[in-house]
Formats: sequence, structure tokens, C-alpha cells
Amino acid sequence: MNAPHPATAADRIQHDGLRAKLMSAEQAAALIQPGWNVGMSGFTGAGYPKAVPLALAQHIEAAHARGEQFRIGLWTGASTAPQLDGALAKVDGIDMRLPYQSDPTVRAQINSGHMQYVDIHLSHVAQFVWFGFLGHLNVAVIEVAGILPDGRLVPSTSVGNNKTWIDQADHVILEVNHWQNAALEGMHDIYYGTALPPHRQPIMMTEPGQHIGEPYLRCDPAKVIAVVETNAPDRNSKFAQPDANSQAIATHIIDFLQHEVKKGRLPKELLPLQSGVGNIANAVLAGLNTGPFDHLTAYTEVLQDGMLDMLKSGKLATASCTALSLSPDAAAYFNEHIDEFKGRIVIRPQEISNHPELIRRMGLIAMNAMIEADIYGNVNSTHLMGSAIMNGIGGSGDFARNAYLSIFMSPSTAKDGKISCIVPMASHTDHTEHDVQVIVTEQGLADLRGLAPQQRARKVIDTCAHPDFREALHDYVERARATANGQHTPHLLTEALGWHERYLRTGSMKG
Ligand code: 0RQ
Repeated sequence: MNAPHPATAADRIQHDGLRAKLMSAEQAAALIQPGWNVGMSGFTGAGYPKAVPLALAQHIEAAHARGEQFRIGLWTGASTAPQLDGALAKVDGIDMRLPYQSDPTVRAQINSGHMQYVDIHLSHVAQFVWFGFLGHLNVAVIEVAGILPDGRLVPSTSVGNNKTWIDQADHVILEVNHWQNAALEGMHDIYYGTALPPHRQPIMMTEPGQHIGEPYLRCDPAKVIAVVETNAPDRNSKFAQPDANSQAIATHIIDFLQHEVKKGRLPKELLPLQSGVGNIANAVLAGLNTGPFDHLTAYTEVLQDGMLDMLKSGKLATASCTALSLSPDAAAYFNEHIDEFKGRIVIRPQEISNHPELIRRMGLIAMNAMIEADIYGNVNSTHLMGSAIMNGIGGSGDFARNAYLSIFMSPSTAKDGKISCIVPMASHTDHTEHDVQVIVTEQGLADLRGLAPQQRARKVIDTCAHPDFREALHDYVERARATANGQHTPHLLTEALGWHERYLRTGSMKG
């Protein structure tokens, strides 16, 4: 299994019984029945099945053309790709989706009310399935890099909820992807020590690079109803070059971390980093890569290009994640130089990469993007103008609540300056004032630790808000203080969401 990219089925599928179950993606997809809950692999564009979802979409389209009803419940690790979420949504094949998505067609169907979406903390998903909170899982469709002679599976570029889907589903369909590097073998750490309360034991991990489980997924071959071969890349788009705003945000964060080291509140090699998705997060990592800190570690959910660069340069010693979410260029580099990263990257199930116990114990520095924050420090990561879903909470809540330092970042304005990302009241709250310690925009960084609400409001307005909106925000606070029924967190209840209402009515938050 150690030679890269073996070409034949026999190299990749070493279990005779499972090799006998090889079939086409169309034949495998035809085994999936209307109304089933389907647990698929895939996490932020990595390790999702490449062929069965497309074949299933065709199958669903044909059923609809015959006048038959055919929709499924679709469960994954997190977001996938146009070939999975997009293809199934375009044929109206998804009735219910969980736990995180970022697909434009799925988003449009959720926002039109046609598709149900259950947006769950990513660390909760697996245990909610074990608890029986989410209903019955009929089939798992899982991409793997290979199958061992005894039927154990070599995971591919993400682990996500695969362990749980394979455990809990009645049936399993495996996609063996020849594009995935066979040398991924050994980089995964699948922890089988989880139990149901009251039988849970401590998870014995104290450092990001530790292996506490096994390199393979266990799978009962009797459950496998189909094996399909593919040879297709993960689909992740390129990251934008960091713009001026992202660079300014990165500079503020690095200055702040240096200040914390100087004050003795952080060690000089910092604490394990968690970094969210997107261009700002990537820019912060690029800043750290040329910054003053060395011997860093990461305990994160998504390992994207910025972290790979830090591993390459040696700034980052080790990184734990649940998915390698790399652009095509970074994926090509990773595949060519995989030996450079062996022993330094650990890919885990998401219930471990995002586990509150481990995040709290290791004391993470969590850095996540946001849509808006309010003057008191409540953060909205998920909804535009209060009602329309963007992506989902993902892992941001797992990290924000439990981190040593919880940082949220965003440009101070959106839509050409017409929207202020600092508002009187968040139009939806994912992270409450109690979970948010630092807010940063290109304007500056507000350290909210130890501040009471009115102090926080002054700090956030003066430091983070765009100058175009500062006066109006101060005016709001002053008038709220004059008339509110309490002076702890003063609000004007009829006006608190007025900025959002004005944007929806006039196309601008400006008065
Ligand atoms: O809209 O695309 O139409 O221009 O929102 O904004 O600036 O491109 O932001 O891609 O960095 O995503 C929070 C969504 C940020 C993401 C969020 C508009 C803006 C644009 C996107 P257009 P940007 P990013 C671990 C961590 C939750 C999950 C998480 C996210 C669009 O980071 O999904 O953190 N986070 N997981 O114009 C109205 C505002 C707006 C606004 C921006 N205030 N009001 N629209 N926009 N601010 C990883 C995982 O869990 C997988």
C-alpha cells in the first residue's frame, strides 16, 4: 500500500470478498432508495465520493421524469462539492441536509424554504446519531484510498463523520479513489474509545500530534453492498491573494499575539492554532508564516493552503485536522512531497478534531471569520440580514466556546461599504458575548476580555467599526442609555435591528 497511486484494483482493493462487489457507480446508486438517510463522506471539498452522488442524481432525475417521488436526507462531515451537494440539489433530490454546506443551489433551496437544513455544531453530529437524536441512517457512501486484506479501510483526505456513518448505517457503499495518494496510509488516527454516557472515559490526548487510535476505519464487509472505483481529484478552488483588508486583519492579530507573549499570557511558541475557512483565515496564516513565532502547532478542523505553507517552511511543527482542504496547486504539492508531511499531519474524526474536552485542555487560539458582530460582542456567523443562511455554524461554536482565546474577524463593511459588519444588535446570534473575547476588523482589534457590556460597546465601536458608521453607533448607544429599562446592556428595542431593515428596504445601512 505504500507505493503512490497504484493502478490496479488488486493493489487498492486487497480484500477478495469486497473486490467481488465491484460494480459501476450507476449500479451502486440504484441500490439507494427514496426517503433514505444517506451518510456521505466529505469535508470542505475533500474526500467526498466522486461518482455515486452524480449517478444518484441521474437516477433521481429519471424517477422524477416518471412522476415518482425521490428525495433523500443527506448527511455529511461538512461542505462537499458541486458534484455532490450541487448535483443532488439541482435535481431536487435533497429533502433534508445536515450539518454544514456552502453550495449555492443548496443555499437557494434552503432559503426558499424548499429544503430543510439542520445546522449543528460539527462536534455534535456523530454523538447525536449514536444517541438516536437524528433518526435512522440507511446507507453510508464513503470515499477511501484503499481496502486492506482484512477489510479495514485506508481513509482518504478527510475523515469527518465516516467512522460513525460506517458504524451506524445498515449498508455501506465504498468508493475507492485511485487519485488519492496511497501513501496517505498511516496519517489518520481513528479513535474508537468513544462511548455513550454514563460510560464515557477521558480522552487521553494532551498534544496535537498525538496518535490515540488506529490508522484505519473498521468496516464489517458483510455490510458493504457495493464497491466502486474512481480516479478523480478533490475539488477545492484557489484562494484569493490576500487583499489589503485581510492583510491588515492578519497584522492586528499578530501584533496582539506578540503583546500576549510579552505579557506572559501566551508561551513564545503560542498555543495550538485553530483556523477557520476562507480567504481571511488563509491571509492570517500567510502572515504567521512570515511572522515572529516559531515551533507552532495546530489543532484545527480544516488544514488549508496557508497551513501547508507553514508546515513546508517549518514554522508549524505539527498539525491535527479532520480534512486536507487544499487548492489544486497545494494538493499537487502535497501528493508529490507527501513524505515531507508524514508524522507531522494527523487526520482525525471530526468528533475528536472538534472535541470540547480536547480544545479546552490544549488551550487553543481559535480564529474564525464572521458575518457581523454587535457592539456588545455577540457574533453572527451564519445568517445574512437575520433570515438567509450563508453556510452554517460548522465548527466555529465548538472552538469559540472552549478555546483559550476566541477571535472573530471580518472586514468592517460588506457590499461596497453599504453594510456595516458592526451593528447595534446582531441579526442572528451563533456565538454569544460570553464566548467572544476578541473582535478584529481591518480597522483594529478589540480585546473584550474582562470588559462589561458598555465598555465593550465603546471599544468595539472605536476600534473595529468603519469610520462611516462610528458616529451612528455611538449615537445609538447614547440614546439607548438615556431610555433603556436597564443600564447593563442598553438597547432601543424598536431600533436595534433597524439597520438591517433599512438595508433590506433601501440597499444601504446608511441613514
Ligand atoms: O457575499 O459572496 O455575495 O459577495 O457574505 O463573505 O467576506 O466572502 O466571507 O468567505 O470569509 O465567509 C462567516 C460566511 C465568512 C464563513 C463566513 C457577504 C459578503 C459575501 C461572504 P457575496 P466573505 P468568507 C471552521 C470554522 C461559519 C463557519 C465557521 C463561515 C458573503 O467564514 O461560513 O466559521 N463561517 N467554521 O458580501 C450581509 C454582512 C456581511 C455580508 C459579509 N454583515 N451582512 N452580507 N457578507 N458580511 C470551518 C468549518 O466549520 C467547516
